[in-house]
Amino acid sequence: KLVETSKRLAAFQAVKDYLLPEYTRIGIGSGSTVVYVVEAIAALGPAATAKMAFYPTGSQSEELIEAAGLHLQYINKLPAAQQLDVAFDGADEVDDDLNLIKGGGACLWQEKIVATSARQFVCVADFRKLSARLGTSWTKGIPIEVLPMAAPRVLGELERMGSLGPRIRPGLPGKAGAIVTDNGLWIIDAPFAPLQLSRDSASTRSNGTWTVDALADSLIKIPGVAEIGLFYGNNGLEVASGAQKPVAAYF
Ligand code: DER
Repeated sequence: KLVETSKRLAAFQAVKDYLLPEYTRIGIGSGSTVVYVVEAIAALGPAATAKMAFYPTGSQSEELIEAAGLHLQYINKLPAAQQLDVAFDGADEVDDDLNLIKGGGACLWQEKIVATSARQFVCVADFRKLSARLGTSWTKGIPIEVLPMAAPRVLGELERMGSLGPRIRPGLPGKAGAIVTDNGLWIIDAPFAPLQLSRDSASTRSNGTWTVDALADSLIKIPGVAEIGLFYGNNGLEVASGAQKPVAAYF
């Protein structure tokens, strides 16, 4: 109950602070927290959202937008020179630099495309998600979207990189075999020891820990990896068309 209340409060505050009335293009993430973001937007009323288009990050997100009666648009229809005004999404864990682990809902690839297409990316998360370093509270591993035929090769490389028991995410009851994403791929969850920040003391790969940036750079290069569930925060290298994209988080 407390968690749901926290999610809802965070969502309503984030919409109040970051969805400006003049905005017309809004990205909507996936998961259970973003449900409250859509609830908060719908609560603004049809007049306030009449000129707004909402861009989903997967099938659940698309259903959320439609069910709320909001105008649905798709990121492949956004002209290359344009950006979304803002994107809202949840996270599995948030560190002191607002770096994120995402992908608990297996939607990370489209989430990252929409998030990096927005001038501002607002992470909405309840108190459970806040950690000093990634991998502290979220111990299931970094979600990685992979080509199924390459999954065994990726697992081997992750072991060599120090991942502690990486595994292909199994399907839920009613789905034999692995989880299949909206993009027809699989998810590997790769646990690592808590990730250091570049500004931390000289904790390097040698003593078994990675920095967020170094690990992200290594993971994305593994053949067969489509995208990784590490999002950079305010100090991150990931920018939308050159402008440093602030990541605001609400708890
Ligand atoms: O898959 C994702 O990255 C989602 O944003 C998700 O992990 C957040 O989930 P929650 O809002 O249900 O905790």
